[in-house]
Amino acid sequence: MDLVERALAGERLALARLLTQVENDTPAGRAALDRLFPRTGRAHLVGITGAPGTGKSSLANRLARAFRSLGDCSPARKVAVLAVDPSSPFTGGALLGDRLRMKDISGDPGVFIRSMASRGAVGGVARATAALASVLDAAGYDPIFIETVGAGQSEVEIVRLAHSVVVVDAPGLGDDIQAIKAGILEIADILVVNKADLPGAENTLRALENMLELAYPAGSAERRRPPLLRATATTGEGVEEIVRAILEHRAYLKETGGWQRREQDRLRREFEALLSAALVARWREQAGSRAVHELFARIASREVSPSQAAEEAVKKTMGCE
Ligand SMILES: Nc1nc2c(ncn2[C@@H]2O[C@H](COP(=O)(O)OP(=O)(O)OP(=O)(O)O)[C@@H](O)[C@H]2O)c(=O)[nH]1
Ligand SMILES: [Mg+2]
Repeated sequence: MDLVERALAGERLALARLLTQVENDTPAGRAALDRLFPRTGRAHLVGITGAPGTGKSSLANRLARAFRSLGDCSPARKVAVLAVDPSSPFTGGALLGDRLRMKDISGDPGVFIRSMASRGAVGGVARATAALASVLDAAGYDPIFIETVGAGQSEVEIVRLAHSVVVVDAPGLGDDIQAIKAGILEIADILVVNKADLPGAENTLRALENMLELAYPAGSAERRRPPLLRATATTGEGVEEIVRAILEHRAYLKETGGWQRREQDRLRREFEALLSAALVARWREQAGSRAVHELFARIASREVSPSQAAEEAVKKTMGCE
């Protein structure tokens, strides 16, 4: 059996190695993705995002355990957690992953936890996350939780990968965090105020409730209003309700066709991104580095506009000239 077959057969070490190949975008990793693609599209991808330190990892841990013990299908579900760590020059993303890994689910063979450092370009992280999620999907993990710190563009990209997005808030965050929140509320399918045991939780709940009133005025049923839940990840309180909300959102997506729509949008975006990258690479190769330099110089000196230059390059690359 080769690595892909062993990973599909449930060998965790093989799966881990396969994920590394895919994350590093090696030729073997790319070939594996192509092979696995027909087996993907089954898993429920659940994004967990929110400001730093709100309790996303703790909740992911609780949720993974809760889904393991749902007992709604046999054999029991296999659950995965993909943690995309912020690219910190201090931790290199390793610390958070270790913290997550140390938690008590690590001994459960039905739970697979993987952390990846969010280094490199925006498109790169999002693409790598999508690729890792596909591998886990093909290997039968469902749901797959994807934890990201909701602070920037790359996180929004990663979250667009998910079918359902859980936005985690907590009391006691600074003002700069409020601005982050406004952006990620837009993408929430489920809102959770974690650390409900702390003073200030009621205020946070009320503030979010007000924001929801504004965003979803009574009587307008255009968009589904996300449920607002409270939880304490440290004790597990409220986790059952989040599980229910996730299952409800899944059912809602399946009923309304939203599941298929999200899937198609995602695959189309992935295809287009790959096509753009391939065309740029082909153009560079065909034109040669000298011509590429000259074209950039003509753009910089305002001789041609970027759009004129692009049009010219497309004509040449596509062989119309
Ligand atoms: N009091 C209280 N503390 C909590 C709760 N949930 C998490 N914490 C604590 O908050 C801290 C951060 O928790 P994490 O789960 O690492 O939060 P996170 O959002 O994953 O953090 P980053 O990944 O660094 O953004 C830890 O010390 C947790 O023990 C809770 O419900 N109540
Ligand atoms: Mg975390």
